[in-house]
Amino acid sequence: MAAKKSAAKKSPLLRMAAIALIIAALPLVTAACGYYKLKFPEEINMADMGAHSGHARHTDTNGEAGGGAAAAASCADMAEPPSNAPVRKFELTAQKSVVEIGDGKTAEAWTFDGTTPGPELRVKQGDRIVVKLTNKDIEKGVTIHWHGVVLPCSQDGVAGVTQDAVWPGETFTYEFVAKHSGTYWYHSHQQSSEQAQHGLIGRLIVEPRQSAFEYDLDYAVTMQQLNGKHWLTNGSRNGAKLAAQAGDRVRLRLINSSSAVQWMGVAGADFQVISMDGQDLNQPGTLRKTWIPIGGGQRYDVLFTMPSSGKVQVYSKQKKTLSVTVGEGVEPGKLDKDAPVFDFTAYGEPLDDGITADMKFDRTYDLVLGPIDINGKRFHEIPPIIVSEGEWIKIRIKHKLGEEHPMHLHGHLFKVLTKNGEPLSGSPIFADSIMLSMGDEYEVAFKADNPGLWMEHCHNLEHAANGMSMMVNYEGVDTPYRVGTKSGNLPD
Ligand SMILES: [Cu+2]
Repeated sequence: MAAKKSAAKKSPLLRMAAIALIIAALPLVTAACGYYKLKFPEEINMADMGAHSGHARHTDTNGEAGGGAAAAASCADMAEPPSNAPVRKFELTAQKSVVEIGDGKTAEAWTFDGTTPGPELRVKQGDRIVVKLTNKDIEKGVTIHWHGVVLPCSQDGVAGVTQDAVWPGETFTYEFVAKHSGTYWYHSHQQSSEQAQHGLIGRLIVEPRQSAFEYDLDYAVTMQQLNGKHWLTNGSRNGAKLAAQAGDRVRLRLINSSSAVQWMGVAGADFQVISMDGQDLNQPGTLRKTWIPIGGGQRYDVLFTMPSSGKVQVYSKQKKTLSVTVGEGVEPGKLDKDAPVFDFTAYGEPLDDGITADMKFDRTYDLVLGPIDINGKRFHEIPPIIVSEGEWIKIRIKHKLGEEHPMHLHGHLFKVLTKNGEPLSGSPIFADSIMLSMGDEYEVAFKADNPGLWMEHCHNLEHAANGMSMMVNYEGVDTPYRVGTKSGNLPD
């Protein structure tokens, strides 16, 4: 297998040249767009925008998919059907607070229940999760989006698409069954760039009914950049400190809730990456002194055995304050800056699930990413990806210019098929996001099996706020909600 280079692996000189190019190009992009900051229009129906554009490059089409094109179904009616699933109830209050961030320092934050990240919600796979959200005093309105969770359209928490923003004094109750185990997180999807950065985030951990991996301890940590300045791990600028004894098997769930890519190193123990975006990998191999690049919104679970020396450290290459210390004992040595980079395209063992780049797809779409645009357009100007229930969809994403783009799809898991034209050679990778560095090209595929109106956007939320956000719309699905300045629903 030929060596696969990512832009991140290129020499520092190339990186600097790339960054210089981006900086040089930004004014051009700004001029081309007419304005840099995206202006929301007065009112848009995200269900019908661009519906007649016909921009799709269909490799073929199966014509009228079942369901009938005449009567539109509403996203608002697409709820979790009744079942006997065990019910887990939670309440979350969005409120302004002053939070302690370590070393006696405090910061003003927008929080769930007075802390950022908010309470960790931990459930079992198959549980029915009921969360009552109350907005106490966030004037701009809030929602909760359950990042990475496959759930019914009306529960996706996108202001102006799946619900109205919840204004101060109002409540909204979310209800969905946790079908897939894994590491997830939640955040407001009303002005998400601003609100996630101010602290409206939390963790959702869905424990497996039966784990493919054995471990004694199960921890989760959130990395965030509060108010654009404080780099915090589980709310602390001193990192997270977790207890463990020599010999313990530790599952550590790493969640990047910041917009920037975090390069995380594991020191003090060999480890496996057992899960990406909450989805288990098949027969993951043993890694040593390897950097893991985690894009905005992405989750990587690592598994290791505590060494007799007693301490394992996981830390960010760029931000000293983003670190996790597990156990007490001898300080492990640090990783070299140029240590190997984790390559998920050739990790673990393949499984034949029949989903390949050369299978038959009902529709194929091309997305070309610029610094803050998709196919040269931004937000509502970008024609949506149109799908019908039951179809197989392939998306080719090419990153032409700009910083890393962790592209995130709501409501579905996609399979990563190829990188730069080559099929993946290791474990199947199912994910809700794929991070592209400049020059990268990926093909991903998903089955359209969850009717609704779904966002597809960059999870560098500043990019999203500037327009790097589009829709995947099922034919015949409508919404009563509207995005725009008139309703105040501004999902980013
Ligand atoms: Cu981006």
